[in-house]
Amino acid sequence: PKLTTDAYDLLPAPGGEELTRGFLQEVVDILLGYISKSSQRSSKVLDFHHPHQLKEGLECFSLDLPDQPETLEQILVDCRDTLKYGVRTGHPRFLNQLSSGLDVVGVAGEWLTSTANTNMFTYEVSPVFVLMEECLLKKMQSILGWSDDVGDGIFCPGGTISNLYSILVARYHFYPEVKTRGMGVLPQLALFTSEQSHYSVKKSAAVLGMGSENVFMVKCDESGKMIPAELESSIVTAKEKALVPFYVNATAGTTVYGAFDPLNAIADICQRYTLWMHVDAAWGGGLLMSDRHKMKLQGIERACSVTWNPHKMMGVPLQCSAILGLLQECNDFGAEYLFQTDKNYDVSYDTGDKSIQCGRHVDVFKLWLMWKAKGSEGFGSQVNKCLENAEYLYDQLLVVTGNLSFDHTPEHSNVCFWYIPPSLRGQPPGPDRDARLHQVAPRIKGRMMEKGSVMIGYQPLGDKVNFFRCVFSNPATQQEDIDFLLDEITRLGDI
Ligand code: ABU
Repeated sequence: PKLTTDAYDLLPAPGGEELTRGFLQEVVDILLGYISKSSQRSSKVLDFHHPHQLKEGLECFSLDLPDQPETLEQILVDCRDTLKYGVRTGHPRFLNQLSSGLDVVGVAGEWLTSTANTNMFTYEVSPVFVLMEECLLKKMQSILGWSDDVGDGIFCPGGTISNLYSILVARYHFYPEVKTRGMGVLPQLALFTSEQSHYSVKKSAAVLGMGSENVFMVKCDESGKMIPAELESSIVTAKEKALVPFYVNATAGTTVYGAFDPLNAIADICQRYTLWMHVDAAWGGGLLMSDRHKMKLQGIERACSVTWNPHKMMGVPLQCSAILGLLQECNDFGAEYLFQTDKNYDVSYDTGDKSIQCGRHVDVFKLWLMWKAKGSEGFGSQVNKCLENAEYLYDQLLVVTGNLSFDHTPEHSNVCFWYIPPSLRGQPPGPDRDARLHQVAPRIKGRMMEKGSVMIGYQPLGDKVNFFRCVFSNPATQQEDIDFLLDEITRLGDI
């Protein structure tokens, strides 16, 4: 095919079949090359460039938008270069984020989704996807331990939005008049979440007009779990300040430590004070797929709403995040141009009015297809493997001189540790050593990125100076990658 021509000759142009096939086959070759390289340990995780370098343009790659169409050949170069200068999140040594991996069936699902190019708001335009969403939500609810009649939910853009939905629906549950009359008719509400929980709870309280200062950050134990007695005393304190407690977020799998809050103890407190209990299982929800690890979420069946991101621990391509809970009444506005009640089918399948969006991307197909391809057991094995990797790293850290792991075994696949370079090993703990240790992880991380050999995250937390957080959600990662990581940190940290 003549790829020297431009995109106007592709379908739907008359006679455009051959060119379209040729063009898309070239795209497939580019994707296959990328997928194959992503799984090779000899290839880099990333080819790092600073923002100004990418903006200035590299070889044939330019961000500038043309007035005239580029040739299809150039479009293919653009595709190749976009992948070349990006980060291979499916590489076995990409350990940076809670979402990672490159699932081939998931990729196929995402491509099919884009090809179908439809909208989740009505059955009318998404008959199959709407039923798939219902099927997945029911399956996930039954895995949570909810009975069939309890549940509902929606797939939405990420854990933060899922958590926002939970607060929205909790507020509506206690104060349905807020939907029409606004916040002015409500008392000053108080929310509770642990000091190690995701920042989305505070952000959502701000967005929803409740104020981030009315979110009580409940103390955690050393391993990062909310302390139930502290929750209870925060509730009492809020009441003494004339605030009205209504919502508790418990976290199943905190972002940094991967800790699981004691859900049953929290549920008891919520029951005692008549509070909405949400569980943010964005990260930990995947463990429900594993017979070995699901007991870490005991009590989740008592939650009023749950966030669960299959794009994290289950390795589904971004994005795929569910909020499970009753949303319809809280959010519906029955726009007559879209949600007509006199359609020729059962309009309860026009599920779009549950959402605060109008148009909604189809996030369900890739998960549905992966579930078909792996079965529930396949997801369970994948989760087990990631947690075995975490155990292996933790055990290695205990025996490798110069590395100091936190003194609790990981519950999830997060492993947190400092690297103590030789220059600091003789120095006694204290502010001077802490100030220097704080600089170690960012320095090593910067070197890793420039070399492109491996990626892991770091952060400070509470009174702890910068430390590494290694997370395993990438099914491609093997023990040899963990050995490599430790050697690489030592090599880069000793320069
Ligand atoms: N809370 C979004 C995920 C953050 C992370 O990958 O570290």
